[in-house]
Amino acid sequence: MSDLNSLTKTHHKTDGNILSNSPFMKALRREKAETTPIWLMRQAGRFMPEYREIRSKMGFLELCHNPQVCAEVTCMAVDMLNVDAAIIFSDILLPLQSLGCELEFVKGDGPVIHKPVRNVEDVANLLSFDCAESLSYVLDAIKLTRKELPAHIPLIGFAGAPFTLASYLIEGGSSRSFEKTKRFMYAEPAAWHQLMKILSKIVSEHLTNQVNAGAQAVQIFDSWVGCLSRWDYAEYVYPHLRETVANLNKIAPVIYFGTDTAHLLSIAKGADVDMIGVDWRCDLDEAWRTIGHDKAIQGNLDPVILYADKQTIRERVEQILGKAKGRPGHVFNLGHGVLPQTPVDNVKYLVELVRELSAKQ
Ligand code: 1CP
Repeated sequence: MSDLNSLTKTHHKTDGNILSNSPFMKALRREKAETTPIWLMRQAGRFMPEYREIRSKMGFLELCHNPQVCAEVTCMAVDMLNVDAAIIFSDILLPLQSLGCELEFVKGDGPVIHKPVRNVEDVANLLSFDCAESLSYVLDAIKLTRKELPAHIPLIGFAGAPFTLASYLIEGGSSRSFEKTKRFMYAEPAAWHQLMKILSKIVSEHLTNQVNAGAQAVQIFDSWVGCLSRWDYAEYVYPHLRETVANLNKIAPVIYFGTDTAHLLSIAKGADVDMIGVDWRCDLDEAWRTIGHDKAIQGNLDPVILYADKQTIRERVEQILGKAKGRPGHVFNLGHGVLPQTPVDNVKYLVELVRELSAKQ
């Protein structure tokens, strides 16, 4: 594990021009790039033996609170996989700790929120906090990572979207059906909107701080919003997403990502984001038409394809690049995060393949 000294030794100077001309930043502006840029959600994670080694020595939250190790893990993924962008090693649930809901990651069970939000009173009792102060360890990780990353690799900051954060707060952890979340939404609409406003403010502040600390772009993860009908999305979620994005004041390009959201894209496109991330359940060209070609698109290989043989991976990559048709503004990614059992070799193969095939387009 590197200490602060060894980090400063390898430190790279940040050059705005080189970063701005990188394939990833160009794609965000829908400018033609030499190759289709690729990065992968959860590119630093459990599929990597080096990550598992680090995690055998420290808990997940402990890791997230340690800027040096976060920087190391972030850069390790870029080094190993040769991807076009880095994403800061952190988690969408960390701001919930600051709200006083007692977050814990239980081995095998995922996140547990010991004081979930179940009524109007619980919303009123959430702690108010200063984002920059309370999440300063994330900002320190970004500053260190920016110094350590190669000068041409953009760094992505991120946060959970208000809906996805609210779902963890209300369910008390992960969920399949989001029954408690929806019940709360219908039974207590005023408290719901109040909660979404609190979360929206935290998200836009945290993202702004990450850009000021050195991130070149930000992604808003609305991983579970696909569980909603169009009507509920328009009524209970979309106005807060719009507000969140508007409060970023165009400080940096914004990516909005969700899974199972084909039915919501025609609404979500109204938020002033630069790029929308889609999963594998939809056709990339159809999704792009719905979003509009005045926005960039990210996706959308099924993460499970990376368990298949190289020929199958190749066919699916060709399909997706075929649907993008070389149109500027496509960032290749998985439709969701890299799964823990994924062979590292296949991930490396995917990155090289996207570069090789898209260079010919
Ligand atoms: O080591 C471990 O066991 C922890 C596994 C892990 C990791 C590697 C968690 C716990 N979070 C992370 C890192 C993480 N989380 C990143 C790092 C950057 C990268 O992509 O490489 C990012 C972007 C996230 C974002 C995140 N956390 C999301 C949105 C993306 C997604 O997967 O939909 C969500 C929903 C979470 C919550 C979360 N964090 C971790 C778990 C087990 C969960 C719960 C997921 C669930 O409810 O199923």
